[in-house]
Amino acid sequence: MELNELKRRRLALISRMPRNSVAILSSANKNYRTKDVENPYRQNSDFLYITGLSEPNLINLIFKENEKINSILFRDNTSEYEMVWDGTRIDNDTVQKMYDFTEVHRYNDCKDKILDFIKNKDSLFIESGLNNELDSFIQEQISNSGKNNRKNFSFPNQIIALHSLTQNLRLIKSKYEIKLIKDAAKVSIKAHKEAMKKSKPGMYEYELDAEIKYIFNKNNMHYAYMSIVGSGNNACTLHYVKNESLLKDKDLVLIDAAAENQGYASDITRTFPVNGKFTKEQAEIYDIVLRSQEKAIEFIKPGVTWDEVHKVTVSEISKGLIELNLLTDKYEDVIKNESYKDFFMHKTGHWLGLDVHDVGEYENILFKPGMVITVEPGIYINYLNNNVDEKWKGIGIRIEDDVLVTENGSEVITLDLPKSRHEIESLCNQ
Ligand SMILES: [Mn+2]
Repeated sequence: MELNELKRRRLALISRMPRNSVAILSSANKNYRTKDVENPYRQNSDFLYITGLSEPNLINLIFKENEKINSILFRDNTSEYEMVWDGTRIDNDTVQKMYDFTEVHRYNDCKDKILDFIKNKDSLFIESGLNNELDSFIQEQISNSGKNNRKNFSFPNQIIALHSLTQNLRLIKSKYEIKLIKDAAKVSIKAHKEAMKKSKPGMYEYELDAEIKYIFNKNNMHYAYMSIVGSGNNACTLHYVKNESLLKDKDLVLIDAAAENQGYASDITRTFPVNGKFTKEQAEIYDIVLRSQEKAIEFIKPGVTWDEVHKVTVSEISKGLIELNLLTDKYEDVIKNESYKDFFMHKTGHWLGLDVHDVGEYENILFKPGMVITVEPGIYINYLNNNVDEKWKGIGIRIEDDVLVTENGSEVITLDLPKSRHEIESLCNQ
């Protein structure tokens, strides 16, 4: 983690905090798959953003005093027990220098010290639910201080959710962050290409998932979210993650899978024919989704809103579905009654960053350079839908790319992964 980047983030956080306030950040706890079997550790995204550290059992306080930024870390050096079972971590002195903390104290001393640091502050920024012991300690102190005002100091009378500050900071990505997302995307692209090449009837969805995860692991990355590998009608289940079905000839397979790089997610979906050749009906639906996705991407530039982008995809998808008689109402009525939602029931995209569905509001926000988003329209024709002709049933298509908003428009981060039918067919047949 670059030190300048960390300093920039801390400064940005402090500059958004009111005078005489303090922020307290807690690391994520270890997380268990079963009894004592740990999942790979994943730091809380806000904590990672502000401290750069990816370890449990840490607390970070940030406040400004006399124009000086104080960043105080509570962390323990490796215990003898940990040395035997988990290995040695870098020591506190090194951490202090490498990550530019003004002070580092033992974790066990945090309660007394925190009381000292928050005394006489007006407001406190904290995210509850991450560190229950700290939450109740602070609650206790503040409610007790209300009962006993004989003391010659006060505690913050305003507790504010920390994410109200960090979500706006994290919305605009720095060059450093964009590079990490681009590197994640590169590996994801490789994985998607490999899945297209390997796919053939008779394989199972989990085999394609395995090809994808192999490439993530081989590049020292982790999956950013559980892969969706949905063939045939499974593609119409939006959060299908079982990935257990047989890939059948003449079916499509939808793969929504991507790597995470040092905390930063990419997010890609492609849909391709299991046997390498789109049927006539699949091709017709595919081209509608692709056109809507490309039009939406063309539309993206600074000053545009999510709502406007969504209207572009909805409009293209509605027109296409009307042309194919899948929707029989007039265009105006389809839009007004939202009957396109029978086939396109989710939003066009989301913010992308440290969280795959990254923090940030969606209403009343104008796109700005440095924002990274996904554009992912889809059409899903579930076999349970009784209002459509048999020939369409079981077609589920989504195309998703990652897009950086730039000064003049946008840059498609995932451009190197083909999406035209022709290119996809030729990749599948390699
Ligand atoms: Mn997505």
